Amino acid sequence: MLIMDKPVCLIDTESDGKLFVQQSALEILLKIEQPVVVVAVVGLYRTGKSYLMNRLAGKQTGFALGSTIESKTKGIWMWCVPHPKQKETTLVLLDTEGLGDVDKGDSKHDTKIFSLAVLLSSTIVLNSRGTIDNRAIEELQYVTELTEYIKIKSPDEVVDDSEFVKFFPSFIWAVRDFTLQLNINGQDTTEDEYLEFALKLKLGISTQANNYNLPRECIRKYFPSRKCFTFPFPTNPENVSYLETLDQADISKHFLEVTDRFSHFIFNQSQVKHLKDGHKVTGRVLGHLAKTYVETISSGAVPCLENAVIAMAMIENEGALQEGLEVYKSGMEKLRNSFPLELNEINAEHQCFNLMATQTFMKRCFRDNDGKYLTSLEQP
Ligand SMILES: Nc1nc2c(ncn2[C@@H]2O[C@H](COP(=O)(O)OP(=O)(O)OP(=O)(O)O)[C@@H](O)[C@H]2O)c(=O)[nH]1
Ligand SMILES: [Mg+2]
Repeated sequence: MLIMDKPVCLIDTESDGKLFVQQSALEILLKIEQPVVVVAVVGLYRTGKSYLMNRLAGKQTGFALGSTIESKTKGIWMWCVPHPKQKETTLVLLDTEGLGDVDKGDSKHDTKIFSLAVLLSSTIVLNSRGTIDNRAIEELQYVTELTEYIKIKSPDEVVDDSEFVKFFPSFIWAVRDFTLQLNINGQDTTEDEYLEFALKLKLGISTQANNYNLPRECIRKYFPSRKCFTFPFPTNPENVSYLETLDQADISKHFLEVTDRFSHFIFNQSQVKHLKDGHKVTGRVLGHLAKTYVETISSGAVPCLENAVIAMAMIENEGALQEGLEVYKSGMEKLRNSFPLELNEINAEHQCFNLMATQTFMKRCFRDNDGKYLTSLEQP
């Protein structure tokens, strides 16, 4: 099992603002054959996202935090760790660049980061500070733009919006520095009820009601599986900038309790990432997926889930074919060392290696519907 003692940058920005995948990070992913649960955190800059991801990794430090007002994380950073609850599974944590930093030149940059987080993750954590008020929801304009930035089928084909939900990650809203009582109209409420209350639609068709409803409708529509955690202040205000080095005893018990609940929820409920056709995503496929999506976005095109499956199937089937051929070849190579043999012995061995090659191929291949790759394995 691969050990990453610290996160690395997966998606970076060139000086002209174009996104690209860091080769060294890609190589780490390409070596991971296990299925991956991918948790990405997104939200406004300087809201404690990196700190929360470190907690999820069970570490005090890791993703770099910033203690000034300047935004810290750039691009998308990745940390692959053994899944604490699921055997033979890798947990991939993606920490993203804070949204809404006025210093950034490219106004579309944030939407690209947000779309990539949605495309690559199986659980997305939206992080915000304070309360889930109208401002917090309006800042989520990225959600309303998602369908312009992600297509399901080829760009010209019209698909019902509701199709998106099947392939989107499950959604967790993490509210930080939450100081209110969980109480609505005099009734105690749960964190989830609080989130649903905040997402309630206004009646009416006025522009005002429309503007109010649009981001809420988008969140409700694209993310039907929703969960909310409200975190209190982690420590005294004067200590907040030194969270990483603070003694555990100086961190609020209530904060640790919510962090534990949050982590347990993710470890127990977050699903392995799947492609649109249901194929389980391994680290290797996630690497190819990141590269494909980033290249598409950088070229100015809109990533398309269906095309991604086709691209992944081609890459994986080609790999499966080579693996299969290798099994057959090395088997027959060994056989040659035991020559001379009877023809029927050679025949039997040949059939046995053939079968092994097919099994190796079948383990990795997907969507070889017309049997094209299987045929080229059988008749190389
Ligand atoms: N008040 C408060 N501060 C926090 C919390 N979590 C982390 N911080 C502090 O807030 C500052 C920013 O934390 P980061 O985790 O770097 O925030 P970020 O959202 O990753 O920031 P960007 O990468 O710039 O978008 C650091 O000084 C942290 O110690 C929290 O729950 N509440
Ligand atoms: Mg950060």
